[in-house]
Amino acid sequence: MADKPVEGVKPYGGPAGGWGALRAVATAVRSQMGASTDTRALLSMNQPDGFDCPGCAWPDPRHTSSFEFCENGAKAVTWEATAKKVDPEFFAAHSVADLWTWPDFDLENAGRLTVPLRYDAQADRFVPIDWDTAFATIGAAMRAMEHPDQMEFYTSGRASNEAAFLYQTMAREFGTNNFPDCSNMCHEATSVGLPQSIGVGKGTVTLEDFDHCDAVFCIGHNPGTNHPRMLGTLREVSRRGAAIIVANPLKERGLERFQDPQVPTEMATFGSTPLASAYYQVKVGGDAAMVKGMIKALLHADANDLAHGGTGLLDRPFIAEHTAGFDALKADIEATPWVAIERRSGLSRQDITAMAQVYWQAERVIICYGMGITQHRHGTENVQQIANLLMLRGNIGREGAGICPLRGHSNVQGDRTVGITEIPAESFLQRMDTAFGMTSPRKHGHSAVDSIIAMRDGRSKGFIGLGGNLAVAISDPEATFAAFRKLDLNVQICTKLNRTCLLTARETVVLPCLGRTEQDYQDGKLQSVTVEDSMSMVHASRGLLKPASPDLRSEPAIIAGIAKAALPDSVVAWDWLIEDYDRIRDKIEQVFPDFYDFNIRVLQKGGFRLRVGASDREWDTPDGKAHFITFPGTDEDDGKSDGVLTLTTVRSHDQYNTTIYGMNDRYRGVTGRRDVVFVHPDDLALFGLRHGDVIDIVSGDRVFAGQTAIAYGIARGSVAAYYPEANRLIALEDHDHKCGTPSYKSVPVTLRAAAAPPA
Ligand SMILES: Nc1nc2c(c(=O)[nH]1)N[C@H]1C(S)=C(S)[C@@H](COP(=O)(O)OP(=O)(O)OC[C@H]3O[C@@H](n4cnc5c(=O)[nH]c(N)nc54)[C@H](O)[C@@H]3O)O[C@H]1N2
Ligand SMILES: Nc1nc2c(c(=O)[nH]1)N[C@H]1C(S)=C(S)[C@@H](COP(=O)(O)OP(=O)(O)OC[C@H]3O[C@@H](n4cnc5c(=O)[nH]c(N)nc54)[C@H](O)[C@@H]3O)O[C@H]1N2
Ligand SMILES: [Mo]
Repeated sequence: MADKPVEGVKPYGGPAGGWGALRAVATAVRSQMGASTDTRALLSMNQPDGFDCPGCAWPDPRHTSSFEFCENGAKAVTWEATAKKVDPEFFAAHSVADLWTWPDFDLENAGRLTVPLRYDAQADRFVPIDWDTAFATIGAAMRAMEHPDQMEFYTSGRASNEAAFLYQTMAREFGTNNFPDCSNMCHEATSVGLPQSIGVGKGTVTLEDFDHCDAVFCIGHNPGTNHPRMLGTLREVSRRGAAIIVANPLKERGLERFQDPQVPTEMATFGSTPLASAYYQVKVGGDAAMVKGMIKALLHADANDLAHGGTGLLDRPFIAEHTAGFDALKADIEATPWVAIERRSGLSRQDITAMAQVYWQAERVIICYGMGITQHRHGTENVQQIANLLMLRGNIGREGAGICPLRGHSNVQGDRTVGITEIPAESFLQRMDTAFGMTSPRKHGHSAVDSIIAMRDGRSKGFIGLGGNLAVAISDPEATFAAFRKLDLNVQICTKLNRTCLLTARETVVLPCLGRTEQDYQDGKLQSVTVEDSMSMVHASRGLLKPASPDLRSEPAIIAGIAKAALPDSVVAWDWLIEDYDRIRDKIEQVFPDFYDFNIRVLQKGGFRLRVGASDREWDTPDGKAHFITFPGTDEDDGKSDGVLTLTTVRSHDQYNTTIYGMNDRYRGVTGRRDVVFVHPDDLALFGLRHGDVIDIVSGDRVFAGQTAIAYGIARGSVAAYYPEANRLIALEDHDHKCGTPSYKSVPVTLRAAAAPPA
């Protein structure tokens, strides 16, 4: 395929995992932790008394058992537990203008933040301040707002349940529901789409269900990189002989073959286990068409079966007893022609029918999906089509079957559960008001995109980031950076320096916090926090390393400090609450009855599972039924991609969202660089380009210049580049209008030879 050698680009022939993974961990430990530091952390990850891995949200039976190896979990831990530090001398040496020119990798790689900082505009430098001054400064700026809705309270999904709960309490007492959060950019399509379908915005399966399923469909997610511990689960599924069907525009090695570093025989013999039993390279943005095609094939086969005296392929008792909307779905599917399905999905009717056949021949099916489904203009509808497909054969709410959204951040689901939402339910606000004796605001607030637009338009003037790096994570950096720079107040609570900290406002404060791996002492007692994984399991997490600096504070303590300064007449006993996190958990239980006996149940090995109604076929919808929801047509992209290519943005193997651990993307065969774009060879030819050419990616009047084209095994009509660099191609207005998620994975583009050769 490749007609000339390209620097740093060489197809990768091995399986996922294996010796490459072990080598990568050794490198991460060496480059971040050094010889002297404490590598105990790696071994206590996900152990009964240890901390929850700050990587992904894949569940962990091993909170009850032995060590589970995960290359990218190890990278997340070494990145946090690094020996490198940025101290006051660092900031004296580097102006903000200087730091702004540093790549994102270098900013975080400089090390852990050690002291609270305040921006001094005259010197163009961050200078250390003490905590009390920091809180007083922030409190004064918050109180100076003309209206509480001028503040934006952002949350990234690493925050524990305890921190997130206190944070939303503070913001609601302050008087706003402005809760932009990382979920708005991630699984919002799930949070908005699934409740309409099945009454809950979460997955319905547990890890045990994977032991009983007959087929797993993996649509639009890349577990080898983003949920590596899932490969162990898929390995077991494969070895049991159950089918694994993949739909992904890119051939991802982590879905093809896995060499388990924990199986000595596999390692010693260089053996591996095949994962996908069939791999379909659906077009970027072609999933709604593909899933509707599967439903069409299923309905067709069902009718055939009935005509030949069979009992049909649908679960008719389930449909009759539990659902509404079947006739409308059937009518919509009948009205959707195969030509449209084939054109949009890039798959043939034959292929789609083969996928559907695996689906209807399996008694119990799990469908897993990730960002490939959610980050589109119609991500919400995509999710609902998956729910439709499952419901047609009663594949929800029974053993071995269900829907499995692969969540992102390790506690993004928990943050939502404990109240981080811009569209709160009235019943929840009433319980908040009763628990605290306050009056929460009722007006709905801003999501992530809304918050940036409000800042851009001058309606919002203050921002607090509880973790994360929103300015880099969201679309349209140019508009976003300008919006941040107009603020009166920018507060970043974080572990490491990132670009959002450098977007200085009239008042800018950076507050360094403890990470998951570190000991959190309050009132002389070691505290633990709790998190909820992708499968609604809540468990405790307790750090064991000495904090990176004696001046760090925990997220709950920082929130309490801000709250007391901003709300001098607060009705909340902030100091009392943070003295003992059991007290925060008691409050959570008071507001959310599903957390009954929270402090007792969290002591159980492995924690406890929160109620998910749909798992028991209890549908928490207005009419108590699950709903088939139609999506007329097949165009996820509202015609924007007609006649052009569709670009998707993906994570490399060496990154955690905006955190870049290194410049390699091992399984995709890229080393030492990120300035590449993956294109089908025929599409390159169509634009008169060749493998290795330096090109510009163009979307409307936006240009992402100077990228090297790689001829790659990607679906025709589809192009992939790395997140976050490609965010410059996406306007703030380009988002799913039902759930607000930017259409990070359906950007209409054309390609051209680079205007000028790079210097
Ligand atoms: N190591 C590591 N772990 C992580 C993260 C990380 O950055 N690094 N991020 C965390 C977070 S916040 C999240 S949300 C998850 C993300 O986990 P994923 O959902 O796996 O994330 P992405 O890298 O965005 O990749 C999605 C996959 O979808 C495919 N894809 C792209 N467009 C389409 C499409 O239109 N249709 C289909 N069917 N597939 C498509 C891509 O080829 C890719 O394989 O991982 C979490 N875990
Ligand atoms: N183009 C494109 N854009 C995307 C995506 C995409 O696929 N394509 N994916 C989207 C998704 S799924 C997500 S979730 C968002 C991610 O958006 P965010 O959650 O905002 O971003 P992160 O990169 O995870 O945040 C990294 C920062 O978090 C801070 N941090 C790390 N650990 C801690 C901690 O324990 N406590 C605190 N307080 N801070 C900590 C560090 O300072 C670090 O710099 O990006 C979205 N943006
Ligand atoms: Mo995410």
